[in-house]
Amino acid sequence: MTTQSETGVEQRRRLVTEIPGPRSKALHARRTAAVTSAVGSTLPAYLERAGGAVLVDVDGNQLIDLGSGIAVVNVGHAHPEVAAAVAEQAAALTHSCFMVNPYEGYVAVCERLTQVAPVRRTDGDGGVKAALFNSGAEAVENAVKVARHATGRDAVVVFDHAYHGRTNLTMAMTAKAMPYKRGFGPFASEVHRAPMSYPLRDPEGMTGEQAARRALADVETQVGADQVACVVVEPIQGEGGFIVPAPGFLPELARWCRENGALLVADEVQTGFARTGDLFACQDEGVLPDVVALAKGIAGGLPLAGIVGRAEVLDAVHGGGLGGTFGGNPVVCAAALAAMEVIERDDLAAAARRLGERITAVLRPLATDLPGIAEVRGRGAMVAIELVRPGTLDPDPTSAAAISAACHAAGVVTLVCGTGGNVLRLLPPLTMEDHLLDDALDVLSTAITSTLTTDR
Ligand code: PLZ
Repeated sequence: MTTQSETGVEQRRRLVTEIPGPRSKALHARRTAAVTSAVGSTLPAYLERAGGAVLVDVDGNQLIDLGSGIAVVNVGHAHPEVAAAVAEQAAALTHSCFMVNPYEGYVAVCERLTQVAPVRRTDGDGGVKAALFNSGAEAVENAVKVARHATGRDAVVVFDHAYHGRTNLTMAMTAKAMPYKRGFGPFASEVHRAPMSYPLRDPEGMTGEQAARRALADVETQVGADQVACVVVEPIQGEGGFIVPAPGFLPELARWCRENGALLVADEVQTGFARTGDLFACQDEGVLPDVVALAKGIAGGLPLAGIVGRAEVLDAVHGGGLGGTFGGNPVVCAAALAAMEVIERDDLAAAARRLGERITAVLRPLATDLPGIAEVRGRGAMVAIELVRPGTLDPDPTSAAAISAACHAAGVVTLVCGTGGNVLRLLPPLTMEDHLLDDALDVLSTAITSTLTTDR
């Protein structure tokens, strides 16, 4: 586990100014003049450093991080082993482009990914292979490229509330117009949206299998099963609101894909690398996708992404058909090898389960007491609270924003998600110490209770 001595950052919340403080405000003024307003920030407290689960801003405030840079620093900020691997690699070979002169790190990361990622194998296949890219969107986009090439089909099936990225193809695959899509069309064609399994909002008692049949019946009617290259699904939806499909949903999608010659692509960009209490979220129900898209937690804070799939699927693409200048750069590969080592050696999947139990033990009683909380859900250290207007299922984004703002003012970084902007989500670094989590949960509970019990 990360301690103060390892990262140099004391694992404690400490406020010395208001949030954001004067130095952050000065930087924000500079930013406003130079950085386009099209790029936003959740909390404009400008950071100087971070270690473990604590962020230190330019005014000297120490904030507890419940977001992990959107599920990236699962091993904690500036993990000493990741930082050392990066420094050593940067001094030895920073860049060559794997497509020009290759190097061992890229190969080693792919070897590791093919060993650990849940991928369906078939009799007589040539094993599992991988390729590396820079971002989650690029990984998803390449998974679709591979699926289209391997099947010779065009259609891509995605779900309500899905988030897959901000490139043209992945925007088309993402469900939410604002802020991701509006004004950015026309979008890529042959992307078809189907209803997701969303137990809170589905008809009472609907099973995962029934929810999958509902989605697939739409696909069969509107697209045709024999036209589908791939079904792309987040095993637990991230930006869409930490929506956990009912058990049986993912297995039924997998079965349908196998039966109809379509590929199942799991977008594990947000759920991967121990976040949900398994190394990958698909493992919870033993689902084996044909291709897995990975990013975020893969490299302990450095930008790396990848796809993993059966060799016969990935190798269907012509030589030179996939790539990019920076994909799997030597420095990010060194970081990934260090981060993956930490995740497995320190059993961060078990740590995620423990964090999740501690979080839900505090939040579930609040949900019982407060009618504004429709549900506390998630798995492992990926936990969310969905806020609604009491007595209805109407989203309550105002309360989500108010609770989040109260946490920020008190030095706890929380994030909001959900198609309706009404879901508070917790994604702590998996190495977070108990006393720090307890402090953050105290702040959060107070913010929730005072917001939801005040007349608005
Ligand atoms: N697939 C499941 O969660 C990224 C988006 C933040 P990139 N989620 C955070 C924002 O507002 O841009 C994500 C994801 C899933 C794909 C992506 C895309 O990953 O690395 O942001 O491209």
